[in-house]
Amino acid sequence: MAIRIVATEPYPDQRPGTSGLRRKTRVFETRPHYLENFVQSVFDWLGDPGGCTFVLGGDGRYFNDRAIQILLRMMAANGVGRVLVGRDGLLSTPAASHLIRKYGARGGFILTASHNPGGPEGDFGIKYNIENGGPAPAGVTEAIFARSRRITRFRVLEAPDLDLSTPGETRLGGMRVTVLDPVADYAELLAGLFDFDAIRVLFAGGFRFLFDAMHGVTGPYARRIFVEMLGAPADSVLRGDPRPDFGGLHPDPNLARCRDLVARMNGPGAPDLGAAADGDGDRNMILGPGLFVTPCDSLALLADRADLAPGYRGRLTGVARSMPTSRALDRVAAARGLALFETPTGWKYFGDLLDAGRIQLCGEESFGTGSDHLREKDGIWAVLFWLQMLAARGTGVRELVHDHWCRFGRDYYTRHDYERLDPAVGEGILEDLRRRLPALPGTGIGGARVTAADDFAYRDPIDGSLSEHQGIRLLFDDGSRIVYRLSGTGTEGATLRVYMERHETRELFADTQEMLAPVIARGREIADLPGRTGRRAPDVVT
Ligand code: VG1
Ligand code: CO
Repeated sequence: MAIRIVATEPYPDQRPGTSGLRRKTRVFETRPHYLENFVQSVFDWLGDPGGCTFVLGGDGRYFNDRAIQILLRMMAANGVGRVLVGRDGLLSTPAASHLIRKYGARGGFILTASHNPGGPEGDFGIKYNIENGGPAPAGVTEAIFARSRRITRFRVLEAPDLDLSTPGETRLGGMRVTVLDPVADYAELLAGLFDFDAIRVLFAGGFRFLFDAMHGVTGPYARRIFVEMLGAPADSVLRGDPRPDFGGLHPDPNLARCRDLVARMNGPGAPDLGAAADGDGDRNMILGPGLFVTPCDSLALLADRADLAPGYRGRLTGVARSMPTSRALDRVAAARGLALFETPTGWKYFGDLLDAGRIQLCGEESFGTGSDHLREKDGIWAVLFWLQMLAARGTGVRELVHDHWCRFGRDYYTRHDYERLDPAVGEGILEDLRRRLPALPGTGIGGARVTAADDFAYRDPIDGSLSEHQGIRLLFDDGSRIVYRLSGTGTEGATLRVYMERHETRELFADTQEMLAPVIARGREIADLPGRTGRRAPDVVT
């Protein structure tokens, strides 16, 4: 088998966003060497991998199968010693993160566009993770981007496709290829963190559970862990077969996209716990009978009740949340004497803090929760944590959440997204706010006064790196907060996200949109959203 050096032209747009390089599938499929250029840029930045191990897998979306074969041939040609690849090219994002750590790999590639729809008209993406198992930090993605702008050639082995359908060892040129059961190592890790016996007792007692895998990668994980290992009834897992087009839906675990699950959780005879995960298995949604648990509240609750899980008992010293995530976590941290960190959006900012042992739990408002067991957010892990809490307390989701609000107050929280905006309009909204920041404190808007206003910047306490322009943040004297930022994962135009919240200690059981109506109105007025976007309402409300 010969190594071919293929000439290529650089693309100007291969800068990874919040989580990897995400584009329309047709960009990867039809632009010559679009995938190859990015992968070679990673190896050019890395230097000679000198026989190191890499992890490879994806969420099974359309083009995953072809991309995996391209990556294998390029890894072999670039001097990788061994690749651990999931059977059929499947690995959830958290499972890939764990494999990198467990087998001391130099890094890994995860082929996914997460919760974005798949298929020829959908999205595709690739994430590069470093040796701690986490997403490449901003400094690394910038260096890879810089290489991609100067690339002139890539290396690839001339070889036929490998059969990845059965676990076992094979070779590709000088490289060892190990096809792994995608679930086994990951399931073993989780079994060490939670009391599986207690959860088994819960299921044996008739506890009713529904998990919607949304035809993403988590189906096989959910079946093995919830059904085979923990004894949940087989029909607990919905849409458990991974499909290249996710059944034509967005594999996005939220109230709008999981209609069937939500309907069953709100209907008569609702199960005790409902949950869902996204395409690549790092996001989660938690539902009780007739109750949606916001990801912000879920994070705060896990932090408060961490002692109920053996893997966390007595070992929490610090927690972190992304800046736009509600401050519910801060109240738990203050009450429990935990250090609290506020980072920019994106899991890559938690990596350092987790590595340094400064935090053990962290999360984002965007349905992401995780811990130091690996270096990505982890959907199945979050669901297990909830099962563990319910098993240990012997109460329901509603009781746990209501008890939490009674003790800490409730952080009413919503996010409004304006999608597919003209990028100039999106940028314009933020630039205008940025310009007006110095004048905002002290001004009264819609019945409240601005107490602080800034353009969020984060100095990483471990490596000292500075990340600026991470969102406009406005605090008000009625305890509310509004945050504006542009999404870094979209593939069409710009998406403006407006995050709004207010802490409330008296009225704990009201409707979120009603409770936040004055804050929402204020958020629209300050940034003149109707005027600038030409839209009377956001496209998505979560
Ligand atoms: C979004 C979320 C962010 C999350 C990121 C990747 O980014 O807001 O919290 O880390 O997606 O998650 P953005 O830049 O569009 O707001 V995933 O599950 O899509 O890898
Ligand atoms: Co995801």
